[in-house]
Amino acid sequence: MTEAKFIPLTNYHEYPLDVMQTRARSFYEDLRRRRTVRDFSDRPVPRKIIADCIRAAATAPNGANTQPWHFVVVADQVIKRQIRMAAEEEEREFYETRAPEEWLEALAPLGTDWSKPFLETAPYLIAIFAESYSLTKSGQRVKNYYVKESVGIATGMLIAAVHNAGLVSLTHTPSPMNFLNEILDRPGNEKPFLLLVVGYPAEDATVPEITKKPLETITTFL
Ligand code: IYR
Repeated sequence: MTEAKFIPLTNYHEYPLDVMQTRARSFYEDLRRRRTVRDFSDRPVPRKIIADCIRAAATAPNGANTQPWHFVVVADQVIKRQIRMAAEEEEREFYETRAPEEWLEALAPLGTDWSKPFLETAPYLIAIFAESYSLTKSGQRVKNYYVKESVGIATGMLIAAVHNAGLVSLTHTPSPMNFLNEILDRPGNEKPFLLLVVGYPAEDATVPEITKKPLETITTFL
């Protein structure tokens, strides 16, 4: 049993209440500018920026600090093409056959379809994998906890970090996406969680005119 060892909480900052209010508001104002974008520019983005965004994501709270995630950053044009081909095959099947009418109706306001050119245009595809269990150096399985919650939180933080850096992203979830294990050569304990497309928006990018639910409808203060 590894014993807990405690250190002082030296990095915490308490702000005066007026500063706290300004910070809370300005963080919200900044995050609400974020839009999911599907029209990407092919302008390059330095890899260091993506690395720092992933460092930020990996600070996420997670089950028993097992950090059950792996990020594969794809910039290689050949691999991006392979991912596009495999994703479009699944998506075509989804939109043309598998998706129930009700689901297609829910997606209609977003204007999505099976065609995913951005998977080749955008400078980076970040494939996020969730480790259902980890393996020690000797190959023993180690259980991970709250894997989906942990990876979901890290992904949210990654999306915020990318936005904060001044880039845009798209959360892409081709289903099923097991093809990512094969193309990216990831082991069986890693399940593909989400494909985050990252880059600059195309100059003529458009986004669907949709709104967020107001606070009163999503929150109960007791
Ligand atoms: N994976 C498909 C369909 C799709 C599903 C949901 I739920 C969305 O919010 C958006 C799209 C696609 O990426 O087109």
